[in-house]
Amino acid sequence: MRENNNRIFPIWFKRRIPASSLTLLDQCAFENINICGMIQSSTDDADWVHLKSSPGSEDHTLSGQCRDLGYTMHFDTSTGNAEQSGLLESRILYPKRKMQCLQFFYKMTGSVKDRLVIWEKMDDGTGTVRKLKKLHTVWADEDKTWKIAHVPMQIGAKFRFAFQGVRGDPANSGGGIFIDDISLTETHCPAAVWRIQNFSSILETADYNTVLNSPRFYSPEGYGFGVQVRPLSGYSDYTGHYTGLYFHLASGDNDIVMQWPAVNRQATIVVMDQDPDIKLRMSSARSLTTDMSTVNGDKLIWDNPRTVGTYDPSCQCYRGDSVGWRSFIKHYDLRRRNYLKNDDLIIFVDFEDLTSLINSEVPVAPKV
Ligand SMILES: [Ca+2]
Ligand SMILES: [Ca+2]
Repeated sequence: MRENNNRIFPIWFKRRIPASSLTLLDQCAFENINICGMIQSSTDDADWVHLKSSPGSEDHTLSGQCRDLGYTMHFDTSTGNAEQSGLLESRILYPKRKMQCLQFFYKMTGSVKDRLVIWEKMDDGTGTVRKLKKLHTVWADEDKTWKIAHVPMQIGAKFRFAFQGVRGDPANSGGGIFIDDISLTETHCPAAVWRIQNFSSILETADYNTVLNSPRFYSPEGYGFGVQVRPLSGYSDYTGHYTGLYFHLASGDNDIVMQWPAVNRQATIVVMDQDPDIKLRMSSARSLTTDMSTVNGDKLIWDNPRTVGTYDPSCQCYRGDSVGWRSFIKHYDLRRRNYLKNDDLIIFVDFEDLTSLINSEVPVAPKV
């Protein structure tokens, strides 16, 4: 596959936005008994439980780092009857703009028929917050580890958000639903989230030829794209090796109607710092702007990947040239901060038309 890994891209920048500029509406790690003012519904079948970590069932915030510490909210799905549910509601929140992203971690250890439904609860016109709207449903599967979820919201007046746990098949459930490390920011949610599991063993066994390609994602406009990770990028300094991250276009379902080449778009890649306190997070972010650059004389980098790309059976799609940064993130930082919590590397990717670019602030690490 052709590469542009060593290319110095003319228009790129590293974001350095202080965390204070993030419009944080709410966050909760459930470490205190008041569970951040969240309330249990009394008209449903059961309650969520403020549950302390135990060996083999650690919370997400502390991930077993401290004994006898770390709490989650847990909804038991191994008891009662199918379709019984419990609703956990946030306190009333007052948005400043009509754009929010609810991010949280969840773990579903019960039946594969269990589900977690996220609701918004709005003013019914009389000043009472009780009009419900379903936003998103998460179904359980065979993967019983902590996962991240994002739910976009567009709410302009006071509201609550709520988690409804639903028992799918109590006779075949040996567990339940856990939620932890919730944050609600007034930003848009990332277009794509790629979670790479067991990243430290990948780092240990990688050589300079190791390349991981993401699945294909789609931008809000309809462009297919992907991210490439080179765990051992070939770049190093006195701190040691670096991991490289690179962006590429990928062929997709909408190519026939898309505009080519896809210029004046901004690709942003973020490696998430999973610090539970969003104000302390120092995620690493880089952006580039697509232009009329060529390789091999006349081939436009950002042209239709079906024309200029290389076929990849793993996505059954054509991937264009990858452009990005050999020095995206230091191995030293990956090990030191919360980038590899539960050994997951979590990557957010956006590909946006610059004219529609609104707020996507991400706090980033100051250069050391
Ligand atoms: Ca209840
Ligand atoms: Ca917690």
